[in-house]
Amino acid sequence: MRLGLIGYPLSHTLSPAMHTAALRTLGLGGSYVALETPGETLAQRVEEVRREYRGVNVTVPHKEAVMPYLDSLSPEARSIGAVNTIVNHAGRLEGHNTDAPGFLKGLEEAGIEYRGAKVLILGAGGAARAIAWALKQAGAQVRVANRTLQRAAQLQREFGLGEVTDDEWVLAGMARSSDLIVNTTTVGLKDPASTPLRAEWFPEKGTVVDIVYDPLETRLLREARAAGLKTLDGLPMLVWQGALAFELWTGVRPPIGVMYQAAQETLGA
Ligand code: SKM
Repeated sequence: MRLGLIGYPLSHTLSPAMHTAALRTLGLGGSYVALETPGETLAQRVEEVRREYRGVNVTVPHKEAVMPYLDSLSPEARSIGAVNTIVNHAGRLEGHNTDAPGFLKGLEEAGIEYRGAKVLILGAGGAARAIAWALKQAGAQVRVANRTLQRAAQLQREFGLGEVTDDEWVLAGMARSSDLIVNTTTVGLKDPASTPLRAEWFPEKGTVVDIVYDPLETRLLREARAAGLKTLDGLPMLVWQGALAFELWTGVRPPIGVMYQAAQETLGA
């Protein structure tokens, strides 16, 4: 079974380690490899996948660009407007999005309540789309703060979200009144000194999630923990979106603990 990941660049991905460990543990054989794909070679790469692969994940910057090359889309991928998993049914390529349910699985595993929660999402890029859609579908009240208002307003219109803002003071009020705050920006990625939200603006109780996983504890999470809030790092979403993709390709539920361990070992290496 040939599996892989399409994106560019792919030097820091944990997916090959996670999926290889799952394939080995289950004795399925096969492989999962990083397929670095610069934009101008995307069409060619999709045809290679059609001929030779059971399925692939898709990551930045191709999650939207890959859609026109596929034969069908799951309802979730169509609504979110992004594909992170392709399943090859004998030459027919089907696009899915496992980022959205993967995010919710991570919350559930950690015992974080989100149905009916008052949520603030920081950022309005690709990851924010999947997360906003998933939380809204699950009945949360979703608000978005983003540096450019236009992108946040676009999400608001498409998914029927609550308030959106690009204003720091409005953001402060939104943060203070949230049960759940989710950082989807890259602020904090490989930078232990920067944070997307001032600690003075934290709510008195609730949860802060950062989908960044390098470092596992960002400044945002460190400060949230110090303020007595519950925290969740970016690994659960990554592992669960991978596990759901694995199940789509193989029909087998992968060993989650093995995938977590492989991802953690690769991060620590
Ligand atoms: O959606 C996922 C993708 O399936 C794999 C990935 C990675 O390996 O870095 C990141 C996310 O975009």
